[in-house]
Amino acid sequence: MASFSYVQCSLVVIVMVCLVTLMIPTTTNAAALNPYFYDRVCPQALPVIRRVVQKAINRERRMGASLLRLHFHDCFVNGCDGSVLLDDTANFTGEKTAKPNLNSIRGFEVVDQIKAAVDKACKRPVVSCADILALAARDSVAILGGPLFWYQVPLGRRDARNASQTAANNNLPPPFFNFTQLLASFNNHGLNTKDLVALSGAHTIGFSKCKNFRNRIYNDTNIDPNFATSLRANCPSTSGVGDNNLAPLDPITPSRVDNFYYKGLVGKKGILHSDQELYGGNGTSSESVKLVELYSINPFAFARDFKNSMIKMGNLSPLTGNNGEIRLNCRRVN
Ligand code: HEM
Ligand SMILES: *[C@@H]1O[C@H](CO)[C@@H](O)[C@H](O)[C@H]1NC(C)=O
Ligand SMILES: *[C@@H]1O[C@H](CO)[C@@H](O)[C@H](O)[C@H]1NC(C)=O
Ligand SMILES: *[C@@H]1O[C@H](CO)[C@@H](O)[C@H](O)[C@H]1NC(C)=O
Ligand SMILES: *[C@@H]1O[C@H](CO)[C@@H](O)[C@H](O)[C@H]1NC(C)=O
Ligand SMILES: CC(=O)N[C@H]1CO[C@H](CO)[C@@H](O)[C@@H]1O
Repeated sequence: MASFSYVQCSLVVIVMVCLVTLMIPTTTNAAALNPYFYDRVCPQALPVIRRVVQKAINRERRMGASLLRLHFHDCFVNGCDGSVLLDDTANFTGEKTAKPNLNSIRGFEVVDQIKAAVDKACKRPVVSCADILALAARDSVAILGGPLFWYQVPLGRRDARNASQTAANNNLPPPFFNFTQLLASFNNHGLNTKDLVALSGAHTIGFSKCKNFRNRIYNDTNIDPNFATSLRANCPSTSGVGDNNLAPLDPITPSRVDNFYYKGLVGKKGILHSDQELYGGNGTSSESVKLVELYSINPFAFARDFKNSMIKMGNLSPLTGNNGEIRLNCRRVN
């Protein structure tokens, strides 16, 4: 009897400790972000941003993909602080010329248009460039995927006053990484296997250059042979020839946000080596395989996990409070 109540008492303590632990935010800065940040200071901000993103996607559907990728490349390099948008200065060489970014990331003119429109609507510069990237990524996903892919974006990020080409080279995973390396890169950013698999689903839209999948379509073994053959037509084996020729990352539904990217992986039709590493690579974990299979048959599970992981990625080391600034021009520090 006495030992029974002792057990009961311990349980109460354990439950209380768990509750308190749950209440402590994992990243202290992230707690400062909230979806209502601009509601009072500029209620027009979010609708104005969405309108400009919609116009840009109407002009060119690929722009949705390019804007989504900008947010990823911002967040993985010193956190979501708008650093990817900074041009080089005498004080630093920025991220735009880093290997994964050079002649590859796009959408800067659209970001400029958003910034001009939102500053005009708010009558002063209150919305950060880092938040613009987070919102433009969400809007792109919701416009190309429908309401299932809409989520509330935690806001209140401020903009960095510096940028680092070296950090961009070291932090953005290249397409030749194997599963172990991809997971290590995500782990280094506080993200887990589920985040890696769900966020790679961003490759449900957009394009890759031949030079980024040439080795895969000529040398990889875990690729559908007919798929490889069809891609070779527009991507010659000779290095330097046709380097910039494009192929869609999701060959089944290239401009819709949906779960068909994962159906492609199950059919060994991942276009990047890194994509296929999530399913059927040498070091691929069983958790990754199970998630790819789940997402390939269940669009709701994919949408749920993708949105959660986007919010998690968006929480990477934001500048808040008195840190950073609200840039007047997203390409330059004030
Ligand atoms: C898991 C590691 C990842 C690797 C190795 C990777 C690599 C790549 C590569 C090589 C391209 C093609 C670039 C080009 O040829 O110019 C690309 C495109 C793209 N990536 Fe990723 N990526 C990864 C994760 C992500 C994540 C997490 C997101 C967003 C949440 C993302 C979003 C995109 C989008 C949307 C495109 C198409 C961009 C466009 O068409 O302009 N990627 N990625
Ligand atoms: C470089 O940094 C110094 C000191 O922070 C600053 O005064 C100057 O304006 C910066 N130059 C440029 C081109 O950003
Ligand atoms: C295939 O792999 C070999 C050996 O690593 C390499 O020399 C060759 O360049 C690769 N081919 C392509 C088209 O990437
Ligand atoms: C796995 O490794 C073996 C031995 O190195 C190699 O022959 C095979 O092509 C690899 N498979 C995949 C899917 O990468
Ligand atoms: C992944 O790549 C790293 C670095 O090249 C290598 O050491 C490791 O053996 C590879 N893992 C697998 C499972 O192929
Ligand atoms: C690369 C670099 O120096 N990054 C720094 C930029 O500034 C922020 C603070 O504003 C630092 O936290 C980064 O480390």
